[in-house]
Amino acid sequence: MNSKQLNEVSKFLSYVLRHEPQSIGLQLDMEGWAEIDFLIAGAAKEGRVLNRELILTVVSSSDKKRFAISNDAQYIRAVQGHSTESVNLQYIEKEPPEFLYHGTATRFLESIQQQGLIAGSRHHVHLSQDMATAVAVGQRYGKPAVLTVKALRMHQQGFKFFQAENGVWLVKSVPSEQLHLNDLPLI
Ligand code: HQG
Repeated sequence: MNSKQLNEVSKFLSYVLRHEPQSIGLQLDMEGWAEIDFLIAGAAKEGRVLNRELILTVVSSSDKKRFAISNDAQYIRAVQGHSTESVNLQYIEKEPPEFLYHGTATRFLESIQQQGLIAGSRHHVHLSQDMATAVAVGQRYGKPAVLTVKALRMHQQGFKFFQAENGVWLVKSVPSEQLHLNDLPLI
């Protein structure tokens, strides 16, 4: 299986494990876990051929470590990025570093300046610890812009921060006064 095919399966797993499990009749528990056998069976009904080995390959090769397998190897979940209301992952609260970064597109900046960062359809706003990741995230939607979030100060003011297993930082929202627009590094 080549990397393009693996990427395509990864996108499908993201879709059903984060957003639309019901599209293949899949049930997720509150922590986002799905039984791998049910996932394979549900996908098959939609004409998508998966098997355990392929799923494990996608999980282990995921650049962002998007998915996790349970200790008994029977269940899979996305570790962050959900929009489905059927899931409510109990992330552990954590004190953030002084600054975190959010990658966005320049065309969203005016609205962000007015409203701050909002989670939109996902459960959280996603932040990263390094600027390079934020640039890559922003590029998905157009000309990238990187916002620095005064994370530690927000935390001290009572905002709850969480870190998913794959290192992505999560917060419910970021008021615009906690944001600072960066010049992009010349990379
Ligand atoms: C923007 C990928 C206007 C926000 C990435 C973003 C990430 C606003 C978009 C993960 C706004 C939401 C999440 C406001 C926020 N007005 N636009 N007030 N507040 N926005 O995809 O953070 O590859 O839901 O800046 O790497 O881009 O899928 O969030 O541009 O970690 O694993 O609204 O998805 O990971 O877009 O990306 P998204 P995101 P995966």
